[in-house]
Amino acid sequence: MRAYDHAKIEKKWQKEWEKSGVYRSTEDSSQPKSYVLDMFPYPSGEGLHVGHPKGYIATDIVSRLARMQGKNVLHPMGWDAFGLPAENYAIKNKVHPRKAVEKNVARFKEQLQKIGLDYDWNREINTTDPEYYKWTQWIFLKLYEKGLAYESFEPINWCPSCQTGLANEDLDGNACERCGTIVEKRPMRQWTLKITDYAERLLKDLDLLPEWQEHIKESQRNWIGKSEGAEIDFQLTGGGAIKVFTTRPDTLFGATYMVIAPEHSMLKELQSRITNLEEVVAYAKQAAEKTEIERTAEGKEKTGVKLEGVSAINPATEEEIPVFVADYVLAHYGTGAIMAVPAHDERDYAFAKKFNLPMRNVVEPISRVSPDSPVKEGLPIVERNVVCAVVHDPKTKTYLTVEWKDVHMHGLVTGGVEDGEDVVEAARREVQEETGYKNLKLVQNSGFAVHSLFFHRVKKINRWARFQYVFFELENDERTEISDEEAAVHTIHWKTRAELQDYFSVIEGVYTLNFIDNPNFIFTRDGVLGNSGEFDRMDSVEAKEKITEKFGTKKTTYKLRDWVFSRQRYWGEPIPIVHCEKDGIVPVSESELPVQL
Ligand code: ANZ
Repeated sequence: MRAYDHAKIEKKWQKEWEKSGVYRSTEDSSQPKSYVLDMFPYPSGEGLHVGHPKGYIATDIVSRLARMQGKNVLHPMGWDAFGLPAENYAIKNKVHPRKAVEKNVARFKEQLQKIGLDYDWNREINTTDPEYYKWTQWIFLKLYEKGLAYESFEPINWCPSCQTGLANEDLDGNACERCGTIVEKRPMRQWTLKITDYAERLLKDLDLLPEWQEHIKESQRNWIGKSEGAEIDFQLTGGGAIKVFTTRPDTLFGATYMVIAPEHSMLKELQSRITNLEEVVAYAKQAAEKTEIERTAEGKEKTGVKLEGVSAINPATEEEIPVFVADYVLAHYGTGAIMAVPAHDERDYAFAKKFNLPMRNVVEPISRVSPDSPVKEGLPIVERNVVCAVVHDPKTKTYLTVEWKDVHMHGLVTGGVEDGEDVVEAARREVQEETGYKNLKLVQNSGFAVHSLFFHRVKKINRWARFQYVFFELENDERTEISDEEAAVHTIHWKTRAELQDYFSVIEGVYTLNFIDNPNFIFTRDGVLGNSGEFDRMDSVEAKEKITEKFGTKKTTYKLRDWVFSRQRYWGEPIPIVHCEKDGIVPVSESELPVQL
């Protein structure tokens, strides 16, 4: 068998294909059509890399199959040749970018032809060709006429040394890829495309793509990032107000401080009232140099500066609360300001811990289905405050539990809090009555509570119990005598953490484990309200509506942002707009297109 002489055979057939025009598309609508579109490569100085043919061979297979099935195939190729890489290449090699692009395109084309991909080279396009960008300019004018292209002053990545704007992809960390200078976030006049007008439709229309894989649609949904919530105004003590966006208006009573983004316009407006302005400005400047990822990374140490001389009023509690500037709040999401609820938001919690700010629990977990004694319809619901004592013996590393003798029930020491009784005192009393242990050191009165709704078999009522947690450490084994009554009811067990794992079936037990495992546990989900005045005991879902009605307005936001379209760069398509001293913004008329670079 003779060896396959690829150099000879491939060349021969490629010439033949070229001559006979087998891959040429004709406009013939009697045939079934197939349009196979590749991402156009950026023609770099290096020639193709393996990633190019990897994709192009796949589409080559698809389009050849379509041809064999008798379809009229359009499979074009072109060059995406404007932009920073071409400009960088030109600077580095001291050639005009047009020259460099021509040379690089020729090389790319030669390489692609050698592979023998089935393109119709008659339809080759080049984005730097005025005949091509005439049409993108035409599209721009249409968008402008419809109000979908507008000027904004968004902060962009700006390289102070290259004097150019950079896309996120053009950054190396937070440095300019070209020269290594740290980029700034600088507000600049931009042309921006209003893609956010289409956010809802982009989201809804994903449902029209049943053939797309679910995980791809899900990442699209996350990218669009729809959030439903409320906007709420917080008045400032010296006049003015800060508007926040929140997805948790039900936590309003727990907002104990506010944070504005370092780029927030309020900083300028409040200048004369901020008594530590220098510190604030220095912080804001430093924050502007960080990337979004650096600013918001989970677990990152929180930083910020309090605005001295300024405070806000929580509209629900009417309390005066401090205002901070901190980089974990981003300028371009929501309103660029938040109400911080450290008891229910992890980021706010970390910040409040560091700055020693107060926390107030206002949403509490609830269990409405008691596994062994569900609520009975038609009977009244009677509320009761209950204390739940978590007693840890550090010597044996065990926790105190009690088991009922005649009903199948076990758990922590719990008991009713009498009217006016202190919760900690009630907890001590219950532990002593039920178990005899009397020397307890208070670790924490957590302020955290959980609710349970069940049918009380003895009292024949539905009980709504609110369990408040008090944590103790056992100081020593000394016990008082337990009454015969109590002794008849319970036996006592000390259990290790591992033994507690599947021990509890009731909500107060389940949350105990969260606390034991994580001293920084906070409840971040929906529940029922507490410490919230007239909204107490209301479900989070309903409270979101009701609190918004009373204190704010409904608001839907999207993570998706309008697209900054201009890049303050030489090697790009000119925007067909004239900035006239007399008439301001004047679109170039269609008949004058293209506006040449
Ligand atoms: C109070 C609150 C309490 C919040 C709570 C959450 C939990 P998603 O779901 O991603 O839309 N937020 C709003 N604007 C922000 C900004 N510019 N930068 C950083 N964080 C911002 O997130 C919405 C929540 O993110 C909002 O709801 C706000 O914190 C915060 F228990 O308000 B929340």
